[in-house]
Amino acid sequence: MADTIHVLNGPNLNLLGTREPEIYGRTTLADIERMCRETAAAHGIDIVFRQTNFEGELVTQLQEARGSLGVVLNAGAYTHTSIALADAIKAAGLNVVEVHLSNVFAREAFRHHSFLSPVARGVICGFGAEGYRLAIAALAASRAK
Ligand code: CA2
Repeated sequence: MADTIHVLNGPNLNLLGTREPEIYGRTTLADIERMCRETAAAHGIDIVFRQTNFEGELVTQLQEARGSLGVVLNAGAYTHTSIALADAIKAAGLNVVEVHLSNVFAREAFRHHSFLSPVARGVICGFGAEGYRLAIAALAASRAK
């Protein structure tokens, strides 16, 4: 359990690689899952990889990550709207790395605010799928030696 990282993906991320490649690239969510599993395995860490389009389901998935090494969370548009997700992160005492494929600060103003950043351990954005790898490496480095 302590050597498990949960990689949680929010709404519309199942469409990756099929639409808006100019923003999100051509990498699919299945490609990202493979990358995450490879990176985690190199650190001796197990991965739980999930995607949902439902806010409440993400709350449940965050609650289920309790006791893990940490969570890599791309909550998609819920990042900018969801107090429920912020409360879930805080309540479960999770070590969360908030990840975004795109540089949200170079996009529309409504993407500049995150309800999750104040309760996250750190934030990575703008590096595409590589951000997930960086987040896993950061959580692996935070492991008690
Ligand atoms: O850059 C990111 O990773 C985002 O979390 C992606 C969200 C967006 O609402 C956030 O502001 C930034 C949107 C995910 C939608 O993914 C799509 C993928 C392919 C086609 C259409 C949407």
